[in-house]
Parts: sequence; C-alpha cells; structure tokens
Amino acid sequence: MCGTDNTNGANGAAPIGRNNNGNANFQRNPYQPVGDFLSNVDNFQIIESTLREGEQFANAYFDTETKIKIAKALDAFGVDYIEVTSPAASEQSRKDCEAICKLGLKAKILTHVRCDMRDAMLAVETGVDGLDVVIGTSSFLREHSHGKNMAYIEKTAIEVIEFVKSKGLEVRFSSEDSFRSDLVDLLSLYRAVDKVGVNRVGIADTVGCASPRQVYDLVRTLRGVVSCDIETHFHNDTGCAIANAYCALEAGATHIDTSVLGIGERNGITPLGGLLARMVVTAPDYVKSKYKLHMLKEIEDMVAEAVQVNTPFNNPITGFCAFTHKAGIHAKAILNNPSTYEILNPADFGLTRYVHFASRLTGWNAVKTRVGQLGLEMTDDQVKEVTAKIKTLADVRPIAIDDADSIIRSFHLGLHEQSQTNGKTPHVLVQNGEEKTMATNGV
Ligand code: HCA
Ligand code: CU
Repeated sequence: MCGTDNTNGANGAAPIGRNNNGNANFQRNPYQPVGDFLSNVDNFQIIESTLREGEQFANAYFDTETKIKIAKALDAFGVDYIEVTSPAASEQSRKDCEAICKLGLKAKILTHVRCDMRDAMLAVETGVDGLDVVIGTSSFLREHSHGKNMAYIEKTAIEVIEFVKSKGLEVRFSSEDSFRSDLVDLLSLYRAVDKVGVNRVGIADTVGCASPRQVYDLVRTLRGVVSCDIETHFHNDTGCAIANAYCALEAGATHIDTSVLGIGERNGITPLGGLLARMVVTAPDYVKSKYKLHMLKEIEDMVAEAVQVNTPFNNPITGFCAFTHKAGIHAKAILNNPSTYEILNPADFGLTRYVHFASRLTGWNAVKTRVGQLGLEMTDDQVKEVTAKIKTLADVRPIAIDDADSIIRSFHLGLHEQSQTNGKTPHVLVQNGEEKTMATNGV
C-alpha cells in the first residue's frame, strides 16, 4: 500500500514518514498491513479450541463445570466458534458436549472428530452446530498412524461430509500434518471435498514445522483451488504459531484456530491473546468492535488456574511486564506520549502501564512522576538530586519500589525540615493506602 494513508495504529500513533522526495510532511501508517485481494487480516473468524486442543495439554483436566465456565466466558468475549472434544473420546466428553450445546450460546459449537462414520454418527446427535472432521494425510501418519491410503481417505471423507450435510450441520474437512503431506495429493483431496459442498477445508501444522512463508504459499495455492472457506491450525514448536496464523490470513485463510494461552499438545497452538495482539495492531476497528478485549486477562487467569500454570512473564498483553517501561529514555518518552514505545494501548484491554522508577536505569522524569504520585512537591533540581540517590543505591543492589519510595520520602522530609527552619509551611505527606494503589497502577 502506498503511503498516503494516515489512519492511526492501535495506539493512535500518527507517525511522520518521508516520501521518496524527502518530504517530511508526508504521513505514513507503519502498521498498515500488506493488503491485496486475498488478504483477510481485517475479516476473519476465530475457532476457539481450548475445550478441544486445550484438553490435550499435559496439565488439562476440565470437569463439566469448568468447561461450562470457559465456554460462557469465550462466548461473552466474542469468539465465533467453540470447538469441544469428540463425543467419541469418552462418555463424559459426550455428556459435556451436549451440556455445552444446551447453553444456547451465541458462538457456534463444533466438535472435532476423526474422519469416520461411527464418530460422525455419534457427533451429530449431540446438538452441535457443526463437525470439524480430520484425518492424517502425511506419509508419516498414513504409514505409522491409521494405515489408510489416499483413495480410502477421499472416499471416506466424501461419505462423512455428505452424511453431516444431510443432517443440516456445518462441516469442515482437515488434513492432519498438512505441511508434510504430498501437495498434489492434498490439493486433489481438497478439490474433491469442495465439490461435494464442504463448508471449510482445514490446513493443520500438526508438528509445528511450517514457516510463515511456507504457510503463505500453501494457503495461497489452496485459495486458487477451492471455493469454500479455509481454516488453519498452527502448533508452536518453533515459536511461529502467531506469525503463521497471520500469514495464513494474508494468503486468504478465513478462520484461525486458537486456545487460551495457546494450551494444547506439546507446547500448544496459536494463543488467543497473542493472535489478537497481532490483529489489533493490523485491524484495530475490526478487532475492537468484535471482541471484548478487556475480558482477555480474566479468561486467561481462569484457564491458567484450571490447568495450574502461570501466565508467562513475556505473554503478549497480559505478561506482567507487557506494559512496563524501565530505561530512563523510554520512561521520559512514554510519559510525554505513550505511542513512542507502545503500539498496543493497555487501556484497550482494561490494563494500565507502569513506569519503572526503582532501578539504576531510571531517569529523573520517571522519578518526578513518582514524586507526584506520592503527593510530594519538589523542584526539578531536587528531583534530579533524589534520582541520583536512587541510582546510587540501585548500583549496589536490586531495589524495590518501597526502597525508592523511602529514599524519595526521606529526601523530601529533609527538604521539609530545612524549609521549616526557614519558617516556611511544611508539605503534607500522602496517606499510606493511596500510595499503595499508585505503586501498582503505574503512571
Ligand atoms: C491432533 C489433531 C489436530 C487437528 C487439527 C485440525 C492437529 O491433535 O493431532 O483439526 O485442523 O494438530 O493436527 O489438532
Ligand atoms: Cu493440533
């Protein structure tokens, strides 16, 4: 896209660029996606699979009540689909699937089944809106897992799809391990299922081997072969799951599978929050109007507790330091204008930024803000002096907020005693409770 667009990014930044003639008035949006007729970056649907892929996470055991709580929260958040474990997995899984269907949620409920008539027959009786049907197509899985050839796969896929459609339900057909499958096999299989009216075909990077460019190529090729929607599913073994989902959308995919915190087999799949961090920068209006972003932390906390993990410190959006600014140079700029070092606005997620001032890297601008939060008054020169004291201690050992606050307060007290000696009015120290809130709520 050429650079005449001056729409703001997620954080309302309107950076100034230069055109080829060096004209500095020219405005450019650095978050502008690479757009073409294929791209769906501002028009995609989420198939939330915490209750299916997520149940395959090592620590996961969801009882019925927890499943219902998670399903309701995801529905309120605004996901388009909720995918649940196959009713063929166990008797309780079948009952839970039925219970979730009975909740009357806005999100469509899908269950995920093997490409097998018995599984499909069981699934259509649960009350789901649709079936996500899957079978392994790579030679690894054909030889070492189910042992079926491509002719058998195609015949069964068509049977299952026609059966599900005859029940008036939505059906998706996906190949497990798509990126290690033969491309010609894969495309002719997808063409055949498209012809019989499958609603979506799915590409799954089951082993997390794909790179963003490989994803782009495969999805774009597939886009030219089928007319139905394209769902994609990315494992995160090499850390590419969010980037791969993004590239899939650029190449014309319509649906992305996610799970809360990315939980799933091994180290999981594209995380819901991480995907939305990416997408809110690219398509702020679409994402903010569709999803209740301020619920993200609450949903992540709910799932983290259910599977007994902590949210990683570096998690997009909700990691404890996602909106913490530390170096003096960063702090100064952030205090002037948050867009300098933030492309995501914490307020969009109901969160607040925090300017770190208790370290040797701090600067007097951050300390000045802290002084203000504590309800104290100092001249700039006095703030510079107390900043030097904080840095001196922080050079010797790591310091806590309380340490820095004590230095500020005793320095201030010193000034106050001095001014009393000079017959001036003393400053009032702020209440304890108030200080605490301020310490955790950032600027
Ligand atoms: C698995 C299956 C799956 C299915 C994905 C899909 C995968 O657990 O192996 O239905 O598209 O990663 O291939 O999760
Ligand atoms: Cu998977």
